[in-house]
Amino acid sequence: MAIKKIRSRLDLAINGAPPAFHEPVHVGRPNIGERDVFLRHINQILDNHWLTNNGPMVQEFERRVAQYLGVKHCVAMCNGTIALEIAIRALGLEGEVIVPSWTFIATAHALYWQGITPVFADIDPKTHNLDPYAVRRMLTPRTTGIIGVHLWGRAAPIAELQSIADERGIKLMFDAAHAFGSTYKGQTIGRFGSCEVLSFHATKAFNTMEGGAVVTNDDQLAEDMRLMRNFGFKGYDNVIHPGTNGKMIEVCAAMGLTNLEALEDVVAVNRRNHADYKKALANIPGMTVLDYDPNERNSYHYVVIEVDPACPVSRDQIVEALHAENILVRKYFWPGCHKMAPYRELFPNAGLTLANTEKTASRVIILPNGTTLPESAIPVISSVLRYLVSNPSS
Ligand code: T4K
Repeated sequence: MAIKKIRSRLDLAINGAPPAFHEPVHVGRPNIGERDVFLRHINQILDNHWLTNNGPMVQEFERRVAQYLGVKHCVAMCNGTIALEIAIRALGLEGEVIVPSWTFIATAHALYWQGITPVFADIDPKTHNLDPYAVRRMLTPRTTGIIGVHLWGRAAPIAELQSIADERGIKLMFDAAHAFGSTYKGQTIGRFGSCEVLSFHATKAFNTMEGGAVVTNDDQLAEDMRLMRNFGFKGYDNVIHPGTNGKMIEVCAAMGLTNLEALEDVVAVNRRNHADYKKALANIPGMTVLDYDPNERNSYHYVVIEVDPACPVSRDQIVEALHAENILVRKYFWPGCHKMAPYRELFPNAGLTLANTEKTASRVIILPNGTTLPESAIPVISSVLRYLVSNPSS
């Protein structure tokens, strides 16, 4: 379907006003809390003359996050990827580690970057999270760990993965980049496995501009990671550990403290938007909005739709048409890590055991959400989607 053709037909559908939005409506537009609160924190930083290196704002942020999640330790870092790398190293993972391919590439790269082989296991197509049976199939004598990902903020099958790890005597940790404040069986994410890794990137429901953290109840692990994020220094002149620079800066912690106060409001808006999308997109042939368990907490940040073969228009045609309307949807995490460098060359046959991943990757579209979404966005986006599906190209 040519874009031009779609545009002209869409113009008819939305009263001849091209494009649907004059300003782009993005997936990933940051939620930002009260400006005055942020500026007050910034003034405090400037007055303190303390900008980085475990300053008071970072320490306060760590205390507040640990308290919010109900965990003993929050080790704040400069971003989620470095936090993953440090957690992986602190846990002593090596050889092979099982991960989903259906995740952001950082999950796999954090292993590969350290000479560890990511082994991709398939997902449950209903939840988009690791399928424990698929994980079992990928175990080898070289497997030292599993990294579960709580994709879209929905908890991975934690109990089943923990059983596998316990049976095999291997480590289990979680990439909780999407799951700040989410729950599993009513308990807040952050306490499961050996540790859980958060991302506070600008595009997340809760952000510190750039930032991340490892949260854990393990005292020794937390201590090791604190050393590792600061070159291994204990005191001024004493390096007792190999390390890197993974520190969060004060300005990022200030943003975090500001946004923590706004989080409940962000989640309420997201949740309402998700419900509105669901209602507006009901009964479109071949299109479903991914549901979250109403009994668990989730930030509802990711509005995920799946376009299956029953839909008269393909996923890629829909994405192309929406982009032409300034609706900047995303295909996270197409095509799957196993089809990206260097993994596609290293494991050219990985797809043979990743049927659900490949099917899901070909179907998913992420719709815009968050506190910056214009009021008209959901009705307009939904009518564009309905129009596309009821007017497939000839
Ligand atoms: N594990 C998982 C499962 C993850 O999803 C991620 C990150 C990580 C680990 C690693 O954590 P970090 O090291 O990133 O802390 C984004 C983010 O960069 C990345 O954090 C995130 N996942 C991933 C899902 O998405 P892109 O490639 O989508 O970013 P970009 O620049 O295209 O931005 C998306 C949209 O947001 C744009 O259309 C514009 C808008 N935007 C973006 C920024 C940064 C704004 O309006 N304002 C902004 O400041 O990767």
